[in-house]
Amino acid sequence: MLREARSVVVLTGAGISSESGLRTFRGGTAASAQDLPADMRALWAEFDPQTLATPEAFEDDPDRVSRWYDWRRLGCLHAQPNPGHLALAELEKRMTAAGRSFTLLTQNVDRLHQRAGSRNVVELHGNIIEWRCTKTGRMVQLGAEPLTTFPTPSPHAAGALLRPNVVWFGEMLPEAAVLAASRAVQSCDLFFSIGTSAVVYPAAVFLHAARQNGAGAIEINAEATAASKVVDVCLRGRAGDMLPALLQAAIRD
Ligand code: BV8
Repeated sequence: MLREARSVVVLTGAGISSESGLRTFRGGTAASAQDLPADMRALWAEFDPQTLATPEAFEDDPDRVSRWYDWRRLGCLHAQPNPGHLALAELEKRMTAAGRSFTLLTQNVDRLHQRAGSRNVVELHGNIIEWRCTKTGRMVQLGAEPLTTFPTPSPHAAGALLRPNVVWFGEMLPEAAVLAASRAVQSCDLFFSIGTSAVVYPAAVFLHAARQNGAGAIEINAEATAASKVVDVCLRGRAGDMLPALLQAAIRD
């Protein structure tokens, strides 16, 4: 299927970053709590995306939410792209060189795809590396050091706070991202769902749209998901093993 494909769209989720040591949101390979800094252990134990990753949670307790996101931000900066990320970057390079199209849609906010060398990346849920002023919307590039003041005052507007540039539950996805994703799905003939439980909307819609447009569909995931009954092929396993092997098998030099 990959050899014949002229236009590939890949959707990735937290699963592709779990081999880089970043925790997934549901099930899968959630890392043990032992390796967490003590003050984060409780936060992580009670962590539920829907209760911390919402505008209401930030409104209600900006200190707690900012701490949690800054801790995750540093985790992402210290994490390294894994063979799954690197194989997708190589696949894009080879397909583009062969005049074929490749679009990577990610629900992840860790920017590991970009650090692995992926170019055409659509961040459906924003990213945790940039933070923005809640008053002016202007971005702030943070360093590799932990933030020290919580909640974090914005340098752009007195009295305003900084927030991570992620899409929280109940927030709209960036319009440009949705447009780019819809356009890529319209014309793709092969869609991959990789490392995602396919339960978060509207990101989970793109697989169905691709299928409706007659694209073939392949899932690479450690366990069965909501996407498993929609795709043509289920490759059950770790993305870090499967993707390099798929690249090897499918793309002749
Ligand atoms: C919106 C950024 C319009 C923040 C995230 C009821 C029904 C349907 C929908 C809804 C509903 N109630 C509310 C909604 C809408 C809601 C939604 O979909 N909720 C779900 C949970 C039911 N969606 C929204 O709110 C979206 N906005 O709808 O706007 C609107 C406006 C106003 C009012 C209403 C609606 C916004 C969604 C974006 C939320 N932000 N992230 C942050 O990171 O903190 S979502 C978050 O979940 C991450 O982005 C994450 O990527 C994403 C999805 O999770 P997955 O990536 O799939 O990760 P998960 O852990 O679930 O799965 C990992 C998989 O990998 C597992 O299957 C595991 O087995 C596998 N795996 C593990 N290791 C490996 C592996 N596979 C391969 N190899 C491995 N090594």
